Parts: sequence; structure tokens; C-alpha cells
Amino acid sequence: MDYTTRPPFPQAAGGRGRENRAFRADALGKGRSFCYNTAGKPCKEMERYMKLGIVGLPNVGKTTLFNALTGSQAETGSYTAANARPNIGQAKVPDERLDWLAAYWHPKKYSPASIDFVDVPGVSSGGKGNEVFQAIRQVDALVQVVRCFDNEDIFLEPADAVRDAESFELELILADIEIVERRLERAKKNAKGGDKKYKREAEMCEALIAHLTEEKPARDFPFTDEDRDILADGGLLTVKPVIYAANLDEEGMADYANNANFKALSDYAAARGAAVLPVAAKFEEDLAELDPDEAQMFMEDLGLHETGLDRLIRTSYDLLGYISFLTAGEDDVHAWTIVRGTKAPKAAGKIHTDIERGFIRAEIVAFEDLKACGSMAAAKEKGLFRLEGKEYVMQDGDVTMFRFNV
Ligand SMILES: Nc1nc2c(ncn2[C@@H]2O[C@H](COP(=O)(O)OP(=O)(O)OP(=O)(O)O)[C@@H](O)[C@H]2O)c(=O)[nH]1
Ligand SMILES: [Mg+2]
Repeated sequence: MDYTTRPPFPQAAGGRGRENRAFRADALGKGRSFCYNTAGKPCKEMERYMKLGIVGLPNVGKTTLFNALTGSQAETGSYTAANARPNIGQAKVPDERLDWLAAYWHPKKYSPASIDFVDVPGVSSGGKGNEVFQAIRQVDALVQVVRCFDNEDIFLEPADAVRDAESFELELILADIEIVERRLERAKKNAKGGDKKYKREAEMCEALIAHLTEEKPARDFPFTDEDRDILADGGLLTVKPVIYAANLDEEGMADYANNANFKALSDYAAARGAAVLPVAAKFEEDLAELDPDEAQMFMEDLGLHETGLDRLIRTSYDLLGYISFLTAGEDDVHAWTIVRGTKAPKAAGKIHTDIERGFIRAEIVAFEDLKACGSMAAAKEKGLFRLEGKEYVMQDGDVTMFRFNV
């Protein structure tokens, strides 16, 4: 039985640039339904990938960054009907361990983890963002693009990263107020029947609105576990973790650590426990057009060793506490994304619910051990394969075979 729950990707090792583009052509064209069902929700039976929303003020380079990350060619520049809609795309997570396993197994399928990106139009209209933000209510984290470049054709004023970051955060807060107000209205109506649950919900909503009205993000609100459950499906934006993407031009990128806007934004981010990442969206978009060797050369000229995609993936995996475990064989070499701390049966459930239900044990070798031994047989001989039970907490890079019985 083939337990891969997602249709195959175009195959290639490496996982960036050109092949992402090839994939996207599918994702945005007729094949779009293969990521999302008609209601726009991820299909339940499909593998759940990390999903990031790209947000920010207008014209700061969100779509440019989206293109660079996903190898897409979505329209950038001034407002048109085309860029008033969200762009949805994917990028594969480059993983050298998976490349090694693929070289070992020569599998029929190569299945790196993916990240879903949703790029929404800019918002700066004083609380009119809710419609735009609809597309990112269910993302795991926000990548807030902040302008750290000057472009006199588009902006009259020079970049001021902290002012912009603050002003965009206010848009998110205003959007959340609107959501919680709707929630409050509903809870009040329902509470009329005397149901305590709704009365409690109404009180919490009122307190949360007061908190948001002070321009504080919902993540700083002292939620009880019960509150959290109540709001779990609400899709509040200001509870989501944020990665600030400081968008620099080539010159700024070459010496970003000394760029005044980058420095100010880093301090701002650090004060809120958020991550900040220097990117050169325009430069990277141009790089994505080149073949990988050429792109590497241009990157090294700028002193960059990794693409923005690589760095963003690493940052967001760390931020969200994601790790990967790996499955490998002649059919498929596959990286699965799980939250750190996930136990073996639940991890098995990522592959198929049957394997979770019928879980017996997991046979595991750490990737580094396998690589050091050079082959499965050698690793077995050395006793590096472990049999783990239901309580085993999966580790990053575990090469895993599940034994199950249904
Ligand atoms: N100089 C310079 N221009 C950039 C950079 N990034 C983006 N641009 C330009 O800024 C303009 C807007 O870029 P987009 O990527 O469309 O911006 P956006 O944030 O998606 O804009 P909206 O979706 O309309 O809010 C384009 O003309 C880009 O070429 C950059 O790093 N440097
Ligand atoms: Mg855009």
C-alpha cells in the first residue's frame, strides 16, 4: 500500500529555484485544487505542511519575496486586479539528509517537506484589512516584510523600518478587534439563554477588546487554557508568531549588520521576542531566474552563503519548534514535518492514521549514525537501529520504519 497521502511532486534533488517554479505552475493553475479543497481549506487527509503568511504595508516587496521563495512569477508593482488577490505557492525544504538517502536508495519518489506561502496585498487603510487577511487566518506564522530600501519611484519618504512595523501591527490589531467584536456579539446573544459558557466567553472577549484597544497584540493577553480553546478556531492574527523580513536592496544587504533600519528593526523585534531576517527580495527574485551555479556565484559576491529561502526556513522551523523525521526506501524518500516533542505514534499518524492506530513500534536510526556507517546493513550490524515504543519522543533526523498492525 502506498501511504503517501499527497500526489507526487516533480522530482529532483536539491529543492529550490527552478523546480519550485515548475511545481508552482501546477499549484496556481488547474492543479490548485490539489492543495486545497473547494472551500479553500487544506484537505484533512493531506500531509500538513507549515504555512506562512507574507504580510506588510503596500509596495514593500511582499510579492517580490513570494516570487523569490516559491520561484513564482506573480505580478509585482503597483496595484492591479491581479495583485489584489492572494498568491498561494509552495517551496520545498532543502534537506541534505534527504539527498543522501535518495542517493542511497534511488527511490521512485523524492518527497521533501514543503512550506505553503500565502502572499496577501498590502494593507495600510486604517482598519480595512479584514477581507485581505481572510486568506491568512489559518497560517502558522506571519512573515512581515518591512521596507529597508529606498525607491524614489514608489516612495516619497525614506525607509523607516520601526515606524512601518508599528503601523502595520496596528492594522493587524484593528483586524483582530473586528473579529473579537463579532465573537462578542454572538456570545452575548447565546448567553441570553443563561448558558455560563457563553457568559464567560463574552467576558473574555470584552477584556480582550480592551487589551487590543490599547494597541497591544493578543499574544500578550493573559489567556487561560480555557480562553485559548474558545478562541482556537478564531484565527486571531496578533497571537501568531512573527518573523520580520527586513527587505534591503543589494547594497544594504552587503553590509546589513550596519544598516540603520535593519539595526533598529532588530532591536524592535528583540524587544518582542520575535525573529528578524535580512532579505534582498528583488535581488533574490532575480537569482531565482538563474541556474543554480550562476546564482551561487552572485550570492557569494554579496557574501551570502544561503538563499533567503534557506534562512527563512531555518528561522521559521526554529521559531515554531518544527523538526523533520525521515522515511526511506525504494519507493519513496520522504521528510515529514512534526512539532518537537511529538511521540512516535502521533508521528506515524502523519503518514497514515492506520499506522497510528495500529502502531506497534518504530525502528529508528539517527541519520548521522546511518551516514557515518555508510549503509543500513552496517548500521544494523553496529546495533545503531533502535526499537522504540509508544512513549518515544521523535528526534530531528530520525530515519524511521514503523511497525503496525491493523
Ligand atoms: N529598490 C528596490 N525595489 C524593490 C525591492 N523589493 C521590491 N521592490 C520593488 O517595489 C515594487 C513593489 O514590489 P511588490 O513585491 O509588488 O510589493 P508588494 O509588497 O507585494 O506590494 P502590494 O502587494 O501592492 O502591497 C516593485 O516595483 C518591486 O520591484 C527592493 O528590495 N529594492
Ligand atoms: Mg503584492
